[in-house]
Amino acid sequence: FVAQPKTVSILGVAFSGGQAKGGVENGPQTLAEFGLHQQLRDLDWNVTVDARCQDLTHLQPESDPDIGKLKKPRYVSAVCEYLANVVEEHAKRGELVLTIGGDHSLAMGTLGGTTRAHPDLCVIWVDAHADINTPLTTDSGNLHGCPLAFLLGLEGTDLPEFSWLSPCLTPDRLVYIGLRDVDQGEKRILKQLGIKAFSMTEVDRYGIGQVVEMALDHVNPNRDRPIHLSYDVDGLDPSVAPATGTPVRGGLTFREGHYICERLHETGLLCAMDVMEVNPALAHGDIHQLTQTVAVGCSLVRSALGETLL
Ligand code: Z70
Ligand code: MN
Ligand code: MN
Ligand code: MN
Repeated sequence: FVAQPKTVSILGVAFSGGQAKGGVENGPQTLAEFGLHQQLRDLDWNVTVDARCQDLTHLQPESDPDIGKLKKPRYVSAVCEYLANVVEEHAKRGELVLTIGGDHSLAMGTLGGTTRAHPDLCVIWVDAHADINTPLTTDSGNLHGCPLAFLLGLEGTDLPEFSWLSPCLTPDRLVYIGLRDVDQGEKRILKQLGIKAFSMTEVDRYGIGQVVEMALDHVNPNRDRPIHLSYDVDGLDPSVAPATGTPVRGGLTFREGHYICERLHETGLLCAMDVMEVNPALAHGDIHQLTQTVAVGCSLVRSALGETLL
């Protein structure tokens, strides 16, 4: 995998079932209204809009009781299974797959799909949270806190309701940037599996430039693996991206957040990007907070797709 894809397929996924706060299902529509698609055409990309995931409410089962602590497990599973098939189709055509969420449980679908097309890919996960709780460690039961446990096939994830998803990622091909709100159980998992993570402490210590190089050296030492960038906007500081479900102070600055995208574009290896957890409803009617968050979602994508400052 070396070719720089010329076509980006945009999948807006209106879904909020992986957590409790309404509104995040309207993220994709809001970014589209802000002009994301045309902005990418202006960067000379051939833009394909796949509307198949715009409304997946028909996949919601009539009855979806908790499994242990997990909430809405069948709904999350059905949506992610559907999304994985759509993502796989585009990724196998050599397109860059851009998924706009929606909550981060959708990463089971995006990575479930991209890993079928690119089995050797690596993942750069930008987030305040580690999203690696297992059905046994989760406190909240919200599946947006669990996608990586399912993708790695950790203890307790082998549920019949998720039988479509087999382990498709290994700990050495995952790296985090921006962590600052990690549960005790998650810290244990990261240590046990030796998963590389650059928390905000490392961003402070080394600077974002060195952190991204160290992250790439870890998951992509020969710079030959396709890269899937999964970007939770709460990785950014709440002053930069306020309209999100779980803002945590002390996050990435505007420039740090964009630099990650710029550097990954430069590798020529980006095969997929997720932009997750933009929740227009959590701007509390403040048009400035709303515009700021939506605009930053769009500009992160533009940076990842080659927009430069000069
Ligand atoms: C916590 C959990 C989370 C986003 C919150 C929080 C996870 N670790 N992810 N907000 N985006 O519920 O498992
Ligand atoms: Mn998060
Ligand atoms: Mn399974
Ligand atoms: Mn997340």
